[in-house]
Amino acid sequence: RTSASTGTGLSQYSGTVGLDTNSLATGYELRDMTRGTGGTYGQNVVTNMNHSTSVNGAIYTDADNTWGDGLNYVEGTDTTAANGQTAAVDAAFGMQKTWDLYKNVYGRNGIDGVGTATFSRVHYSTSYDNAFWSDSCFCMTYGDGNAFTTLTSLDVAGHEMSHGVMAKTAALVYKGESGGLNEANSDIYGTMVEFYARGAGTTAIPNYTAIGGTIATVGGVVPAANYLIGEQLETASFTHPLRWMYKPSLDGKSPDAWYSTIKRLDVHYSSGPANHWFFLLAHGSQIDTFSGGIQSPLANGVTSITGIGNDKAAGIWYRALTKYMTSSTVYAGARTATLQAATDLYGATSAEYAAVNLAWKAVNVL
Ligand code: ASN
Ligand code: ZN
Repeated sequence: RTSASTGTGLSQYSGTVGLDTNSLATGYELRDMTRGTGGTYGQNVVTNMNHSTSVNGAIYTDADNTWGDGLNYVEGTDTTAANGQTAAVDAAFGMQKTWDLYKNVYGRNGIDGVGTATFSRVHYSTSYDNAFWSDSCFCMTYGDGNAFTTLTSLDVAGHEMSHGVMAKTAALVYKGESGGLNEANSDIYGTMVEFYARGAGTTAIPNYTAIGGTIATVGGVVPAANYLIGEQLETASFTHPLRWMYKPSLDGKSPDAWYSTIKRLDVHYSSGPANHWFFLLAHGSQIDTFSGGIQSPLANGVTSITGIGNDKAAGIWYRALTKYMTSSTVYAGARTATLQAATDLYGATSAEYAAVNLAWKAVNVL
């Protein structure tokens, strides 16, 4: 009486998307029959918290398998069912693409590696300006936003789901330097999901206009897949991305390079050098659209870095994360873990190994 089905989602952040859904005797539900088993619901689903902070709520259903209206949900003024579904569309799409990235690129079967199903909860609380992963529910939760638009952008979904992967791998403690590396891990894979789903071209983000000056003045075009985090969440009261991997200090709080007391910073700022390292390793130090048209700062007299590409860079990070990092790894340990991973994959005399080393030098991890 139920069977895997393919629906259509009018997403807020990724255009019109295909959604793996479930056909019921009558209508459809937002249950992905093609990825994951077990867990709370048996498959990956999306539920409507309907402004609760404690109850998962019902799994989304729909009569015609066309979901959402592509528009931001605004507390109190949006009352149509289709508009309420839009957050669920982006959450489902993000869950599917992140699952597929790990499966198809890294050979990882889901968050825990053995395919246990997860779920996403939307419309958490009221005007809630955040999203989060929780180990206890093994699920992701999204607020509707106030200063931000609904927090279900693809990079944020990839970021949150990657906290789940982190907990099942190195489990880097969420404070001090290890916490910064934990956050960087989520930003790296949030970015990789964008590239995986949208491709590496310079086509601008669909339906996206940079509201504030920051992106528009430094970058001009913002490619659909980029090294910014949360750029699609901008509103008139929050006019810039959450984080810039090519120059983390653009947020006014994150350092571009490591220094000895960085562990005192909030983990969303101490992630800066690792995010910057990833950008330099993957993309290189040249000034272009992906660097926002500005020079990425380089420490220790490094003059330029030739990137090895996203896939190699993230593959090295993945091997380091899953084979060499532990819960207490700090920046120095991340350097040796990634150098070991590069040695395993490409050899100690490879260009890839040299680039890993040089990128760490450029962010002052020596
Ligand atoms: N959205 C935030 C994050 O995933 C929530 C938190 O502070 N943990 O980093
Ligand atoms: Zn995070």
